[in-house]
Amino acid sequence: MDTMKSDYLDEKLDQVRAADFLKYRSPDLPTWCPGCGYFGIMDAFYKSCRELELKSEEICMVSGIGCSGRTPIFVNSYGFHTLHGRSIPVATGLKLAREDLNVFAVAGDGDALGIGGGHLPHVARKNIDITFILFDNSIYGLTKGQSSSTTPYEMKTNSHPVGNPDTPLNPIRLALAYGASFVARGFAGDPEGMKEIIKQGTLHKGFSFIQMLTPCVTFDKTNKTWKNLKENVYELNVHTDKNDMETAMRAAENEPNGVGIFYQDTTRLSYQDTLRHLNS
Ligand SMILES: Cc1ncc(C[n+]2csc(CCOP(=O)(O)OP(=O)(O)O)c2C)c(N)n1
Ligand code: SF4
Repeated sequence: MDTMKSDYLDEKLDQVRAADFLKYRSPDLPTWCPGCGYFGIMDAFYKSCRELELKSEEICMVSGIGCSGRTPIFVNSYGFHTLHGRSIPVATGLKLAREDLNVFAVAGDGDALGIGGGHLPHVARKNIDITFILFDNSIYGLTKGQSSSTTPYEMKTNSHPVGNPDTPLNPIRLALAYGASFVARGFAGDPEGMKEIIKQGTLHKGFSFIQMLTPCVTFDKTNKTWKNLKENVYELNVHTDKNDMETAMRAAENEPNGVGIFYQDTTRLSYQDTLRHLNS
């Protein structure tokens, strides 16, 4: 690269880094593919942190393995890049030890619902006060395009070239059934919507489950593409009372492209509040 071009890029990068909400971004440049939906999710995350006025030292970002696993590297906060499928148990342990921290856990659909799927019911039923963001692109990104637990039936992938034989999981329905006290869905192309949901999830006292619909631009050319998502995603409008499990379950079933908050129970005590209650 010639010197002039490099100076120009350095100057632009300095300007971007100086932007207020980007103080939550680490100096490391993301290694994700250009166009990946994860950039949008992180942008919304940084802006949520700014609007909640969180201090970097009050945040911990915990991830498992996958493209999504790299997330803590790009956040200017404490962070753990843990084992495949284990962001939830590590985040749980951390929250029990450091209740003062805002603990976020992230995972891809393979990480969270495949190898790590056994952790979800327990963090939900215990109502551990962490915010969990599922980066749901319905494909294994890092390992190059295998079917995941949310890949549609019959979709052709690198592991199932003639079509996925498995029926996909419905993450929102699962989170509701497991007893998550905050359940929401966002879309990587809707920065304002995601920002609001992440803020609400962070403020919620208990386990917050947020599914983000996001494209893997490299390994999915047919399903969760930007075009398909943009054409189909809309704002959920079914709710009058967010603490209504029956309506939320119906929406989980009937509105696979609806974004917003499906369910929130503010009456349940978080795990640590329960311990205090039992000990009082
Ligand atoms: C114990 C273990 N098994 C398998 C792998 C290989 N592996 C790494 S990431 C991954 C899946 C990634 O897909 P996903 O969780 O959907 O995340 P994405 O890369 O799309 O963000 C797999 C199977 C591993 N690293 N460790
Ligand atoms: S492989 Fe897919 S999920 Fe991973 S960074 Fe590239 S576009 Fe994003």
